[in-house]
Amino acid sequence: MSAPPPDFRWLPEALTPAEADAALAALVDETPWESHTFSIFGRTVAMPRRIAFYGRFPYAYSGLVHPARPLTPRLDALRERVEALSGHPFNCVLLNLYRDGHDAMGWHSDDDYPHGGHPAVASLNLGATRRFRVQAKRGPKSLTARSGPSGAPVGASRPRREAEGRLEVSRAPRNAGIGVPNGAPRRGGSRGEAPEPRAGFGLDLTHGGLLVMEGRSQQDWRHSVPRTARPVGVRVNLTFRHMAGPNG
Ligand SMILES: O=C(O)CCC(=O)C(=O)O
Repeated sequence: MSAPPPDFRWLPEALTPAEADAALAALVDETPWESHTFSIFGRTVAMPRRIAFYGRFPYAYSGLVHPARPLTPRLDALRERVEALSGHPFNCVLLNLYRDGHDAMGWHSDDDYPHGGHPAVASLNLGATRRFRVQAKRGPKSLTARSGPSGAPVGASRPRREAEGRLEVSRAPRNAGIGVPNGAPRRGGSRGEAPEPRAGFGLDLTHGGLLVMEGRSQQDWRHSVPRTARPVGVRVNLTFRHMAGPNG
């Protein structure tokens, strides 16, 4: 697959270059960036990026609970802009600071919070260009086999973390097939069945661009921002989400 599937919409000029430059400089400077550690396979590891969360409700993310905190006027203005461009409502934002090519985001999907019927996530990109990778969670046959009468995969309505959690190790899961039209074939299918290919694609996220992930983007796909050996500068990414409170 060379173009993103329909549930991923890329708007390369969401902000003008001048707006994107100003937002990047201000956010790098004024955001109270947090460094965290997390446990994986019994080891404590530093999260390979810095983060900050703003929103109406607390967000349990990567084993931490981020308290509710009102959006700053700057973040609220960006939120309004992103709502208008994407056509989705948002009330919180997770900011990620990638200091250089060593900072990364492991494979995950953003389905680990109550969205109250608004699962769309809009990802605003500022600073260095980084590669965004996407991989189908299942092969096409599995999707069909698991579909209920409405065509929605069985169990799809239940928000679920990936089985492996928000892996912070930036390597593709086996059979990632990213950048390969139909994905790499999976070896050793059960009962001697032919291996199922998994779809994937990669997209360069550039300064001022907005990636809107809507529809089934979080249910059917996982994504990551891998480390890179290329010399790259600072990048700030803002993922706007809609979180529901205790009453939906
Ligand atoms: O930095 C990015 O482009 C990805 C961010 C992301 O996946 C997330 O915040 O969940």
